[in-house]
Amino acid sequence: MTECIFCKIAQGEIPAEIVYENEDVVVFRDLNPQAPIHLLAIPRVHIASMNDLDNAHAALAGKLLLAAKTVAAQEGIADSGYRVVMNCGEGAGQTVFHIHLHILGGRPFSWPPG
Ligand code: DGP
Repeated sequence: MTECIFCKIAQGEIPAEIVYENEDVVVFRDLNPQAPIHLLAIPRVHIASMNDLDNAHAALAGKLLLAAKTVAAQEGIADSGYRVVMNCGEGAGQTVFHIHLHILGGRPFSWPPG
């Protein structure tokens, strides 16, 4: 998608602090962090939201989770604990319609989330 900001980050067309990437997934720091560590893991391909995932994306969805695990260790939050969140739809707070996992850590988190 030419007008998608996360596609542009994945393609290196706009800057982001990328902390990890492989052929399928890019992870970068959130512009508006909600915790000392706040990363976003995205697929390189454009998928608007969780609602657009299908069976063809099963391996890719797993790769997003594995990337989250990798960067949690890399950022030193694997043992202290971290939260992985995917907002789906405006009602859940999704503002960028390119599917992404939030990886948050470095502070305590309460439950239920707000
Ligand atoms: P969500 O609300 O779940 O769609 O999360 C979108 C997140 O994306 C939000 O926490 C802010 C972040 N974000 C939006 N635009 C940019 C950007 O241009 N660069 C970076 N690094 N993060 C962005």
